Amino acid sequence: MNLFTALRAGFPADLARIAVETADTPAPLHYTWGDLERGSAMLANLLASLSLPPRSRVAMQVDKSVEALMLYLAVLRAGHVVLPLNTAYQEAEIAYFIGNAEPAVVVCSKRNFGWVARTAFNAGTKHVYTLDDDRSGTLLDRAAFHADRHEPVPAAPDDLAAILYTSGTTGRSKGAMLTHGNLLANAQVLHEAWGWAGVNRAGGHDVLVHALPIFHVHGLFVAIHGALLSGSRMIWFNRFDPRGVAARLPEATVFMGVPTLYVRLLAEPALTREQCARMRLFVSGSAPLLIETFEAWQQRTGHTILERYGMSETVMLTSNPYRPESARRGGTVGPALPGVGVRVRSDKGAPLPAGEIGGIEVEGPSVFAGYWRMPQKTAEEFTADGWFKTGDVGRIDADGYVTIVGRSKDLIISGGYNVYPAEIEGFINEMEGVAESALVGVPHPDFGEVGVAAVVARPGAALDGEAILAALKQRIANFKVPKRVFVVPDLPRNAMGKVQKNLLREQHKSLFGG
Ligand code: MCA
Ligand code: AMP
Repeated sequence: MNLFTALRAGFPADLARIAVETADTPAPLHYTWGDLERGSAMLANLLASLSLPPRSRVAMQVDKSVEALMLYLAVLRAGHVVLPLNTAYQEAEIAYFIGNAEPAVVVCSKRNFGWVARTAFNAGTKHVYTLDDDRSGTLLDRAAFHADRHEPVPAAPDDLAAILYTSGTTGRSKGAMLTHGNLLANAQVLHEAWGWAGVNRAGGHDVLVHALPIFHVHGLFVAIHGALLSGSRMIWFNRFDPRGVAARLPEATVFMGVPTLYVRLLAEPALTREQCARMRLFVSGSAPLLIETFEAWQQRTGHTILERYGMSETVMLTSNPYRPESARRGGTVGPALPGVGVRVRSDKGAPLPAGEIGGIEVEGPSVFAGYWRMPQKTAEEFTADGWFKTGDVGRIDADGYVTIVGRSKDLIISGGYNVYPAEIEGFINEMEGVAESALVGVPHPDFGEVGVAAVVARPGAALDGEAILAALKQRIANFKVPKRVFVVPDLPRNAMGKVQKNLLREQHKSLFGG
């Protein structure tokens, strides 16, 4: 079944009810369930009018808006494949994604139209539209001519629905291919596991405060699918603002965030226990939630954050229990979700007993179909018996709770965004006068972890850390830019000549008071 059809089955019978209310537009906007249905139908009809081959890629790099959500739904119902792109990505990054995915349609913001259109047309894309967060742009202008009824194109469970690019520890980003079946299976599991279904069956309604970006799994799939499948209203923030979010919690029942959002909310004096009185669920994920944050939240609001674990390649894998709340354990990501297999194995592939630390491997209905046009990479990431190697390191206790203790992949997670050192080092190493560089993650009170670079100059060259930072800001997404650059005489190496990143991490671990 087309994922859109399944989600639409969760819309309330009364389509005149409010589905989404914007919280940070100049004036609040109210979108009914009928608006979502008709708006996405018009956009789907626009896509259909382009006579594209089935499963064409539609790339979107647009600011968050309800119209962007409608575009996502339209791509699903038209039977195409959505390629959501972080708005922070710059030309070099976008050129790679477009060149690799070969989208038939690209939708971008007006301010980027010049370079995005040039990049897209060079890569053979025929259709480039604009969409801004004030309901303007050529996409909506064109869609206005189309009918507001549209029959979703049938989709088999194995048909592709989305490609999410995740960077690699070596080489370029890989496009994780998620199918209609992957996304629907996960949405249905979370619907039951997190009590969306129970609230609805009991005749109540959930209200989700949506304050995450919608170009990643957390904001796009976990949060939005949860709300749509249960016919729950969303209070919609185009940008996260702790004071604004705290002010809307009294009307809400569910909130989802990366740990940085919880840290920033805790710093907001307006966040009180009374304000959270109607809330039934706070979910955290995408990065480790510090036990201090978990406990501070409990004390301040009386609620226990439910931490869960997932990946772009797998959607959600494990979750602390919804009920009883007392079964949620800080510092763990909970047991495997129903239908998901999680195991821990040694470097050599030997199964490890409960409590022992090793590589986390997973299988289940939401595990992706492979990396876009990279069969070799796909094969490398799966075991001989078909389990996906997450690159995360952890243990499973005797009662099934999973604890993540580290990563075997060289990855920094900063404010919930992934930064792959190899990619950033590549950009730095290309700069004039640079011999080599190393990027490491160090603790940061707001972002959890941030990147810090050590750079070695070529003989005779003079380097300036500030100039390197300024040059990086011109080229790559802002969240990937290291927070500090140190010019050093050499990098620490072991006897084998390998850079000892652990020594660099140790050296800089207190830079931000960590
Ligand atoms: C912004 N900056 C960052 C980050 N965000 N630097 C490092 N890490 C970041 N995450 C930069 C800005 O460009 C700016 O740099 C400076 O830091 C301060 O920015 P600030 O105004 O504080 O940032 P913001 O615009 O308020 O954004 C912070 C944020 C945002 C709201 C925490 O990063 C965010 O929405 N993160 C959520 C990411 C997310 O949804 N992840 C889910 C991935 P300058 O001053 O130089 O301009 S899905 C996933 O991981 C899996 C599947 C899962 O399990 O969910
Ligand atoms: P992404 O590539 O953006 O899909 O990021 C997936 C990675 O985020 C996982 O492999 C983990 O390393 C990390 N992650 C997600 N949720 C958690 C969590 N609750 N605790 C620790 N790490 C997490």
